[in-house]
Amino acid sequence: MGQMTRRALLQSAALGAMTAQQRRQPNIILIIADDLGYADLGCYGNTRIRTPNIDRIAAEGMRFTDCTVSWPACTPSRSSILTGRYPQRNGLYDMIRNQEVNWKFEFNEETYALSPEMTLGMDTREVTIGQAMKSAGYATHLVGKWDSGRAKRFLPVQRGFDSFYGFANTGVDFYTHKRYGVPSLFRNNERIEEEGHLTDLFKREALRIIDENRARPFFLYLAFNAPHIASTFDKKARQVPEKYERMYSTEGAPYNRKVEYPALCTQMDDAIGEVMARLRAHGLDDNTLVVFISDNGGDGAADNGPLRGRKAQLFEGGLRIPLIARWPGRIAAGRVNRGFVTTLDLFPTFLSASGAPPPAAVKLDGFDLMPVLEGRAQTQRRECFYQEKSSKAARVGQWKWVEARYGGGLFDLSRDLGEKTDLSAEKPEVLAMVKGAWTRWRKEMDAADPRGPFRDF
Ligand SMILES: [Ca+2]
Repeated sequence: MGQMTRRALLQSAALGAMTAQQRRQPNIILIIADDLGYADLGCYGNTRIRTPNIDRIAAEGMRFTDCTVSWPACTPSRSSILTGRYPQRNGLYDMIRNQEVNWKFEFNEETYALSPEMTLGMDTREVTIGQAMKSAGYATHLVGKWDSGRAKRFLPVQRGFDSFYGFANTGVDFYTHKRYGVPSLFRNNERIEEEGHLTDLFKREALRIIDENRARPFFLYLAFNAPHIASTFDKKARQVPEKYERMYSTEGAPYNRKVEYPALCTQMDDAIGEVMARLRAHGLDDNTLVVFISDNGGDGAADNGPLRGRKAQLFEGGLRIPLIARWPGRIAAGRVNRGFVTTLDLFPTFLSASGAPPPAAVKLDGFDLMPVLEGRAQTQRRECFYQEKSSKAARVGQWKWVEARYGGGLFDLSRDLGEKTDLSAEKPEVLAMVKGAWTRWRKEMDAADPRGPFRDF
């Protein structure tokens, strides 16, 4: 056989394989809960909150015990999921949140228009996971909480998503869909008003998207704002349907956060159960990668289990979250993985699962988890670095260093998951190694501004 013929045959075989692979491109659904604690799911040991549908996803897939987010609260955590980059690299390294809400300032359209929530947003030169999936031929849809900029230029349909249904700021009232007085529910670029609890509305939209896209590969970013406390001044206003409240209220007890929180979790779990049922009904569930995470650790009524600290802190209670992935045939059922991974790893994992090319000249901060999910390899991640204002933390292997206004120290997570015993004095060489790694990372982040592929000097 001549060289040319052989090469032509190989090329033809490769093209054939690629076409077959493309035909089998999986659907990908990323489900994000808001402020769900590390131990709030049955599959993570909770015995009070009923989450049978999420537990079933874990039973049919892989559950991780050592996954952290990149930032301990909403906006930057989500920006790094959307870009696959550290918040400090993509430029969205603090909350997009008006300080006025702290002293109960109620906005109108005019005052809101002048507020940081209308002027801040993710750098529009960043490449989102929506854009990346679109480049691989996916239909891309975003339902729920965007939290990466509320002005039109920042909204999902300008940022790689075919459609958007939800809200763009960091929190709203579940029933009025207002953010401190301002109507905040969108369909695509238009604000809309309709009746209903947001968890139900997001479920309705997710089911519609599955129905409408059942014949083509789709990427659905489904970001509930449950079980986050509602962004409303009326703290007595009911924020969950009575049906769910009744599951947790004790006889005669008033409606309160201790009832609202688990009720919001179970309502979300029911919605997720319907999403999974719809995938099955269309025969899609075997070829759909479903990933479930929380955007940061739990707060208030949440349960972070053995972890120290809470949302907004750099102890594990603020950073470590449930991560569950299900893809029958590719991920074996009932696996528990104890390797260190982060939500920065989702972007490259979705590229790998879909065959999407990495965005050109963009530095990603994560690893492809497909070999881990398929049980072919251990996690590649050894380190991760964190900064929230003046609070700093680093993870290198089993070692965790925290230096924050609320406490700190050097901890050995392999023996001390609760970050109770400060080993700084006992192990100065380890402390120097971990702090040195953090300082190198900080210099790299500083050098990345202007960022990534956009620098022109
Ligand atoms: Ca959150």
